[in-house]
Amino acid sequence: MSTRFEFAKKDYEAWGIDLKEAFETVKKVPISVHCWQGDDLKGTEVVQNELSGGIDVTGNHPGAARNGDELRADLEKALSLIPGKHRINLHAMYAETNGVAVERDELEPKHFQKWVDWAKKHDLGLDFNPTVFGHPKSDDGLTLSHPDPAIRRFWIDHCKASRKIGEHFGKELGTPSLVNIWVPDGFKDTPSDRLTPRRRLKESLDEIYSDVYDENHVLDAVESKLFGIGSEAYVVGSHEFYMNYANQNNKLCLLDTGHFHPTEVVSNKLSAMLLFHDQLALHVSRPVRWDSDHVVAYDDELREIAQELVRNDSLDQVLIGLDFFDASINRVAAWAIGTRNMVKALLYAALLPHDHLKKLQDEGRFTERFALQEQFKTYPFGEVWDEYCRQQSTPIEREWLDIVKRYEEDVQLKRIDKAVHS
Ligand code: RNT
Ligand code: ZN
Repeated sequence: MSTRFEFAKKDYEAWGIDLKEAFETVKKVPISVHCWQGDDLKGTEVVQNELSGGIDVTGNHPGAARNGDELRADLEKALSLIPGKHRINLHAMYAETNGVAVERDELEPKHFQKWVDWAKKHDLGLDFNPTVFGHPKSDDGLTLSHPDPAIRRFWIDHCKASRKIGEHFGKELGTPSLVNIWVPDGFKDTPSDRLTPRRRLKESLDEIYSDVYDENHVLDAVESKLFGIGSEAYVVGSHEFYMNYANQNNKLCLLDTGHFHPTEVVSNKLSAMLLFHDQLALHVSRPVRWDSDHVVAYDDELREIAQELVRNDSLDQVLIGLDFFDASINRVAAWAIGTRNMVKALLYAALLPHDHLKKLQDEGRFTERFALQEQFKTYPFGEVWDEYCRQQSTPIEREWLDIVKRYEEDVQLKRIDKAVHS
């Protein structure tokens, strides 16, 4: 324990804040770390397709993982830099099928056995997503809502297969797998019929969810979106669509922080959603001018989300997952920065005098409320964060980057085929 931490501790204790308790609170929160930051959403399928569906990864930083083993090694490195015990979020495109091409509607739990074995070894839970993009059958920009029943069938079967894989994860790992459905369906320009595609999506979902799983194994989520590249005018699976679907069918709404109007914030939605849903899921991301999926920064909105979760006592109800992909920086560093920031924001939130701040609000003492909210921003939080990292045997803020640099040198850069000079 550093002396600087001792001083910081006193500052917080003056407000009646118990640091030990705050550490315990944050320690219990698993973050679902998305595997797709490690390879720019390339996946490990035998037949490789171009990324599509209006999501895009830019940048050419060297050293991306080229296969499942490299991806898992990079994830291990990233996890070693992040305090706490977390989970891994997989996509169906990360199947490993021994060089045999397996269509997505025929995927089975065995195609993810390497992930399961690895997760067991490292005591990690696994979440899952059907990959409903980056495939010839999604080229029309419509999948579960496609007018062609054969295309719908293919994607319905893929989603059904995905839930079965999720069930396997849940059973094998003893923690439910969150299976999240996001589909890119939408139109670039003004539709002449908004209702029918939404009706078809609803019917497809009903069919997918007609398979019943124990919620100790599978939790189902549906992820909405406002617009995407190529679906600027209309997205079939809008927020209202899924919010109502989830409510009626006892599913989790997954709110992605990049999937709303630019001035709309997810932090302001959580309390409203939580009054009507037992559970919710998040994709924490950072939209820069659009749904750009930048690495999560320690910014105002991240802290606000964390504060909502902490002060509403809803950390058990809201499943936190990350969703960003940046190929312009070291990918292990991207995981470390984004995930550490999420945990950091939770710790920041756990160190605020919420009861006092709530009281100030109820008593109409808004000057004091604002002054105090601002005051805490310059409290010696960095010292407390470092101490939290130390106690979790993870590097403190100024240490982790050197570890990544060494890993880049020793492992990631060696993946690049050296140019052959004659
Ligand atoms: C796309 C959604 C979706 C994807 C991942 C890869 O806009 O956010 O969650 O990013 O499934
Ligand atoms: Zn998302």
